[in-house]
Amino acid sequence: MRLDYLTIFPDYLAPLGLSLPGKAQERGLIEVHVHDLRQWTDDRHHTVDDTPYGGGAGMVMKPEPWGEAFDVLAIDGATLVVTTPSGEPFTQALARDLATRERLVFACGRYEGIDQRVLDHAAGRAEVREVSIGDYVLNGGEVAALAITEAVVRLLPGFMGNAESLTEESHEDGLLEYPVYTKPASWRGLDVPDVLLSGDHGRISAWRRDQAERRTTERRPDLLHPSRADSEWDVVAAT
Ligand code: 6GU
Repeated sequence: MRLDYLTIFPDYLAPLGLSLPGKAQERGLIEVHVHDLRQWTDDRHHTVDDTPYGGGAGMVMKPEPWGEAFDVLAIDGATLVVTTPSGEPFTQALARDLATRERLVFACGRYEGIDQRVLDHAAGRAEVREVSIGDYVLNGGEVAALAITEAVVRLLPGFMGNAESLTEESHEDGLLEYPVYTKPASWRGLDVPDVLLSGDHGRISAWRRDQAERRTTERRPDLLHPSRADSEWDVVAAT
C-alpha cells in the first residue's frame, strides 16, 4: 500500500516513521510519502488560505496548491481521504474497507476547511472520502490522519503477528472488550475474578461475553441499539 500525506505541517506526521507504521515500512508492506502543501504555492509568502466568499469567520484553504499537488502526485485512481470534522464517521468497518486499497492519499485540512471545488475536482479522478474521527474539533486533520493510518495499517495482511488479537478486540464483534487481568492473582487487596482462575473455558467465555455486554450497555448503548442513537436527530428533524 502506498500512503501520501498532504499537509502544511509535515513535522506533525513524523510519528509515521515510528512504531507501527515504521514497522510496516521496514517490512515493505507500506510506502509513506509526506508532502508540504506549501511547495505548491507560487507567492513569496507561500499562502495556502484566503478569506471566505460570502463572509464569516476564519480562513479557507485555497484550491490552487491542492490542484497542483494532485497533478504532481498523480492521484488518479487512488482513494483520497480528506480529514474533516464534517466527514463521515471513521469506524472499524471503514478501516477494513480502506485496508483493501492500493493507494491512500490523505488531505489534511486546516483553518475552516478546504474550498469545495478541490473535493469536486478530485471526485472526477479519485474516490473521495471525507472522514471524521469523532464529534469534537481538532485544529487540523493531521492527528486524524495518523489515527486512521494506524487503524488501517494494522489490518494489512502479514502485519500483525497474532491474527487472533485482531478478531478478539473491541469493535470487531460490535461489543466493547471485556476487562482483562494478568499476574499476580492478588494485588493491593484486589483479586482477579475467580472464574478466570477456574480453568473452565465454557464459564470463562460466558463471563467475558456478559462483561462485554454490560460494558457496552453502560458506555455505548448506541452500539446495541443503532436506531436509538438516531432518535435525537429525529427531534432535530421534526423542528
Ligand atoms: Cl478528521 N479533523 C479535524 N480538524 N477535527 C476533527 C476531525 C478531523 N475529526 C474529528 N474532529
